[in-house]
Amino acid sequence: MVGYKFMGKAHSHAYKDVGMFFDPAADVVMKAICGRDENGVKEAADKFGWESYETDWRKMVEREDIDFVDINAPSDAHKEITLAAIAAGKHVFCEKPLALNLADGREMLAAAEKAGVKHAVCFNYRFLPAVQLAKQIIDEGRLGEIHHYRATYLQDWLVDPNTPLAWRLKKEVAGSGAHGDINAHSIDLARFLIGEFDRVVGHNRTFVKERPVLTGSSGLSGTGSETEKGEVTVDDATGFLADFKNGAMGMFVASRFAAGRKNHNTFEIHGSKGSIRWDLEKLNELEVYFREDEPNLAGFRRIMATEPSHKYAGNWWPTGHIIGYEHAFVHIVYEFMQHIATDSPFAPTFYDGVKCQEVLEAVDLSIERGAWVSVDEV
Ligand code: SOE
Repeated sequence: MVGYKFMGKAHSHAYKDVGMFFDPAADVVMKAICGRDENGVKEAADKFGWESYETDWRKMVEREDIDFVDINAPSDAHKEITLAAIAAGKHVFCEKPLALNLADGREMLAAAEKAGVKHAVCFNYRFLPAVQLAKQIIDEGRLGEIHHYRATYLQDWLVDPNTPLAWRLKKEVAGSGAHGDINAHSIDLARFLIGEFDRVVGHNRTFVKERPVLTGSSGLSGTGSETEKGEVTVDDATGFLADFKNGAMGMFVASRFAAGRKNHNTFEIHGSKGSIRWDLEKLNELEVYFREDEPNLAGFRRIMATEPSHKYAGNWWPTGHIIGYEHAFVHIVYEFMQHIATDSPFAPTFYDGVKCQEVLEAVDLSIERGAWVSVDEV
């Protein structure tokens, strides 16, 4: 695994738990974790339970005792490490967004397909039981024809102008800001739930254009200099409208300036027969409305997706016992291990990473042009 910060921890936890709660057809052995700072990566190896550590990812991806490489380093490192891992015949699990830009993402997909290795992109939210239930309800036609898809992904960790210039605020490292970091999740969920995008038109803002340069590192944002400032080169917020190929209308907002909203990832879908609503901050619940209900009893009902009949829920705790953010990573790792060991169907692959990147890029192009852009054009 390359990377050992926030996502490194989430992924390590998934590898540790997957064998305890699921029964993957592949044995997961946590061979090596890699990072540039030897003290930091050594500490992470000990704490997270990796057998060894490396400070040079090139050396790590060549190791013969490794079959599978997990990349959760910042986005500018994804392509180079992925291509090297693929060249060494390893399967690859990469964090989102897949790449810095669409061209790089396409190159990664083509390389993986040519080499015949298995590949995955970590769109973790697909793998929550309530989101799986939403997908089932839609696929069974219970919402009818889909008219509206509305997604918000709101955070507020940048609303303080003194929050320092972390890597997520630099275009050359992150690719984009709120757009690639969190709209990417909303785009993936929309594709998963209702299908492909047709055209988009967006707008964005960088509310704070300069921030204290980073002097230390901790959590999402780190600590900053009291004297020196640097330029923010990504969006703080991006919103866009969409038309889907199935005729549905979409609205998307991603912001890191939504005061009070910490990790507010929601979707609401309206169809000819009913509606559903989901909110990550209540991730075990799905609100559902069916028009066919008796008028006196009709209304949004709250389903707790914590029962053995709900996908993945039964692997955890007895009925009604909730799960959390970290569990989605266990589920995606489980599915990917099955895919590697038994060739079971799996998504999201790099293909889905590229499809997401197409939408991200079409939105940016629409902002540049001030006009709708067809996603097939990019
Ligand atoms: C930061 O905005 C972040 O950690 C994202 O990078 C993750 O993908 C999201 O799940 C939570 O917020």
